[in-house]
Amino acid sequence: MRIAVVHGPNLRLLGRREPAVYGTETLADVNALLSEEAASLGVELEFFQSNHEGEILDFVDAASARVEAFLVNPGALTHTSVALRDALTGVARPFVEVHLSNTAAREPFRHHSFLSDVAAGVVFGFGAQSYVLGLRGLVARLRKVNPA
Ligand code: CA2
Repeated sequence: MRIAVVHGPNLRLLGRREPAVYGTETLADVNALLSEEAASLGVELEFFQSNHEGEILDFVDAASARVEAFLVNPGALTHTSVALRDALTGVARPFVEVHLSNTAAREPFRHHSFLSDVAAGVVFGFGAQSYVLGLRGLVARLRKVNPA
């Protein structure tokens, strides 16, 4: 089972700015945590980060041919992008939306997500652990639908 992890705009800054909001782990640390979890779950991951919406849309389309699902932190695109919603629903692969911060406790413009209602699940507020919990939930769901 192969899953693509997508990090949206600015997430490459993780660990270098705003540690009070996003924690001290870098994006490489998050990916390493996920790789460890993936090994124990027996799944394969690939990672993608871009600051460009169109590149993310193209990645989702291309990766959908080789992955069964997506784990996505859309960054600010969460709150703006009908195009990302359309891309993810269009490829008909389940995805879990994750956020490092508790977006519900932040500015009102972060309270709405264009993705949550079409996601298989959403995890937010646990820092890097949001990704790990999201991956576990996603794999459990895939295994329930498609037992080995
Ligand atoms: O909490 C999250 O994971 C967010 O998706 C992060 C986005 C934000 O726009 C969402 O509302 C919530 C921001 C990603 C930018 O990441 C940075 C990391 C360190 C320093 C500056 C930005």
